[in-house]
Amino acid sequence: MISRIDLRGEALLEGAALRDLLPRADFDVAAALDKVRPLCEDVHHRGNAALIDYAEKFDGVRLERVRVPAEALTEALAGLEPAVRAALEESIRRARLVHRAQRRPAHTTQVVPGGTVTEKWVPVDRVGLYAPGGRSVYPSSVIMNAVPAQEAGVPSMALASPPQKEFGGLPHPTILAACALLGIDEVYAVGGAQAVAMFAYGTERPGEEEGCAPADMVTGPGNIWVAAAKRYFTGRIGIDAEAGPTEIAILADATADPVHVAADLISQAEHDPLAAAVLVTDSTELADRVEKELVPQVAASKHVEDRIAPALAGRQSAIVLVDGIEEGLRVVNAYGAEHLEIQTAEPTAVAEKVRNAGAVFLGPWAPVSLGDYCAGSNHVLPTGGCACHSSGLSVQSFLRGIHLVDYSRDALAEVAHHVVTLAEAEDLPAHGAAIKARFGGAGPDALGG
Ligand code: HSO
Ligand code: ZN
Repeated sequence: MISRIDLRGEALLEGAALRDLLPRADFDVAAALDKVRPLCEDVHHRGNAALIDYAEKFDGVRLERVRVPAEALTEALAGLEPAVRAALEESIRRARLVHRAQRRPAHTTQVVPGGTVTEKWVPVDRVGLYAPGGRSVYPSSVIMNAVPAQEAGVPSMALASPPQKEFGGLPHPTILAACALLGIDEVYAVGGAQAVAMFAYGTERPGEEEGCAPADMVTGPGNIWVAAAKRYFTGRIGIDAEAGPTEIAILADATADPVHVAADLISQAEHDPLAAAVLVTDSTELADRVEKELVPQVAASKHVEDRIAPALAGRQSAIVLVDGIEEGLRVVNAYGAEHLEIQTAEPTAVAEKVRNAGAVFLGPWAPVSLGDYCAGSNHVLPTGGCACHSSGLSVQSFLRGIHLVDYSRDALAEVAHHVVTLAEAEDLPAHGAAIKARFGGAGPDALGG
């Protein structure tokens, strides 16, 4: 059901070589790029007409309008099961608490008397959120994308989600209800790469009422086509990440409960046949017990054939045996998992040594599913090893730091000779001249150099 990689007794490799021992699922965004390019350009040229044609082709429904009417949002909220509503509200409340604390005040540094640099944080003007349909209708992901943007102070936000045939061409009602709870009233029934193109280019046309204004940033999970469209537009717009299949790594010792470990591995395997579930342990006994425990738990699960079984059996999943927790830390740090659980005797001390992970879950009472919904932490996290250089979605993702440079005449005069010298060293005399012009054309000597 799940393969084993035995690294015991071996001189452990480092970094990339070690990372190669833990293969990841194929998620070839570059190959998908050629397919999405013409589609994105078609949306650029034909706007809503192209979106309507693609909805018919990919979602099997002919839309009369792309923009979701306000009544549909109200109705979806009214139809939401009360328990689901209460859970979504609690998820929003906790996410707000954590993300509100991420706001950053402006900060001024006095470099010299009369010379300051202030860094102020400004949210992007407009964000487009994408919420997938089909296999992954996740209102929780709407929350995880919208809350940090809202707490960052983004003034304009729209959401796109694929039209669903069984709901008369509207996006899934739980997605619409989540929008209503979050106060998002601009929603489009558009899916896949087309949605990213709609946000990147905008679809406003003179005389047409229902165009979408272009956004500065697009965030939200999606399939390989969404990831490819995000890559296509990188440089033109900001993106959160090219989210790949989800990953869970668990670093566990003999004290871990095999029932919990097996359940947590299955919980993320449930997302996708390409999802990765990796257990790193120094206990062969735990490894054996988890393997045994997987059998009944998988059998009792819902999405076995199409997702869980292929995910666990895939080359991206494994039980990795190591000599000790220190070696295990080297493995998980090289791997850089989206989610890392630490189920060891001293989880806090072990977590201090984690350098690469999207989010770390400590001890027996913090499973990844808590973080997926109700911990307050964000579940939009770097996958595919990107945790080695990137972080999960946060308020910071939607902010730009802008430096305000404020120097007095005296403060400029004091450093002018250095600026002129550096400009000359780089053969950019006009740079130096811009300084000299302020002091009667004086050269570096006269400027105190
Ligand atoms: N585990 C997924 C997020 C998610 N789980 C949504 C349930 N719903 C990636 O972090
Ligand atoms: Zn999940």
